[in-house]
Amino acid sequence: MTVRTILTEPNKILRQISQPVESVGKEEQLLMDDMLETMYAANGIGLAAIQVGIPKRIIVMDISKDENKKEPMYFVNPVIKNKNPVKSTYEEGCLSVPNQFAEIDRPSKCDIEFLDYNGDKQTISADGLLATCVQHEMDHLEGILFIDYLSKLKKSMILKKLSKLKSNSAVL
Ligand code: K1U
Ligand code: ZN
Repeated sequence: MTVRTILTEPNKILRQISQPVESVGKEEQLLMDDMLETMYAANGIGLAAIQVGIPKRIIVMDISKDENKKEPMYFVNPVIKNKNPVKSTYEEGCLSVPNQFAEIDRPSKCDIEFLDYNGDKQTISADGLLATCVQHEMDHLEGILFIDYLSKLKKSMILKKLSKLKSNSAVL
């Protein structure tokens, strides 16, 4: 398994719409293995394939609290159903928007239909951090980042900071 490079804002690739996977084969499983390794190495709880530059509708997540008890989850071609009209607020971060956090409102519960690691169809009901994280990751599949929900001013301040960091590290 390989730890891949996580793309960070500003980067046009992160704004691409990811394409459905035709079938879950060896190539997709290898990608999911690498994504999980990459996510763990970055101390994240979720990762979408586009964050490593692959525009496929694939997400990995692990929201388990116990570091010694990994509980990886794999979502291929996920579809959200039955979004609860009640919203919950969570302070979100993103590995593609390093060191920036903001409170975001999202439906508190939802159902997700998807294919698992073996290509089998599954449906789960999500609430709490699982619901927040899966909606955040599904936004990545549409080229949406959590900073898009912020005011124009807050978003542009964050983007300015990230651009500056990028140009400084390019000089080093
Ligand atoms: O880049 C990503 O999409 C992963 C992102 C997922 C996420 C975190 C918090 C709310 C919604 C979605 C992260 O894992 S950022 C890392 C992080 O800040 C974090 C890690 C553990 C618990 C909570 C946040
Ligand atoms: Zn993210």
